[in-house]
Amino acid sequence: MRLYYFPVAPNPTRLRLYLAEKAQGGCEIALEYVQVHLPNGEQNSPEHRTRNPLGRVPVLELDDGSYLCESLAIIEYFEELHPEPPMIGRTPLERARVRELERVAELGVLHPIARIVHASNSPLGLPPNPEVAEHFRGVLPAGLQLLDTRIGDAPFVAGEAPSIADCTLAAALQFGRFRGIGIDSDYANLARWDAAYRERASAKDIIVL
Ligand SMILES: N[C@@H](CCC(=O)N[C@@H](CS)C(=O)NCC(=O)O)C(=O)O
Repeated sequence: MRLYYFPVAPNPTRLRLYLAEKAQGGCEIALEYVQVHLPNGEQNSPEHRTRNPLGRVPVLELDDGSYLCESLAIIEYFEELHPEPPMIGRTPLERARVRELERVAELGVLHPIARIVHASNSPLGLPPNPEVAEHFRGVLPAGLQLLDTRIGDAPFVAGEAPSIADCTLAAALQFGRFRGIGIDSDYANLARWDAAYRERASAKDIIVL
């Protein structure tokens, strides 16, 4: 299997973090990694559009030559194939909690950060849109505050073990740092979690900013 990705781009990054967490937990998923250079527009080449007509990464190429897109669908596919160590909890309630927090990390943090970045200083060269950037600067604090409260003094976003919620949040915060969007001291739990998560062996080669 082959994984098409680009470093720091948040959606492939959360998938790579997931794979690194599985490996750290003893489940090595063998993949060939292929970079699609987003700032050069390689995602829009006819070759990549065959893999994903929307021109995005990540894309997983399966051994039969077919393609699977959407980072969460790919994660869920691997998780069903390799349930250990669990990255979406064990019990129905744990699994719901992880998914709840992962959705908050994506919709409440990753999405606003991505909109601010692309509306103010887009690495893809998109035109600036100050109104959109301002709007999402106003949206972001609610997601950060909610996660700060929910993390509390726990080691991971969903409690005692790493989960896909950590992967999405770490990928989102790195993409923010890439364009100077940090988390301020109002979010002490989040800042502590972020510093600790970046020290994990699984994160070291992937969270580079
Ligand atoms: N919902 C998709 C989003 C994929 C996505 O937007 N990927 C970005 C990188 S984070 C991309 O490839 N952007 C290139 C472009 O829009 O031209 C997923 O979760 O995989």
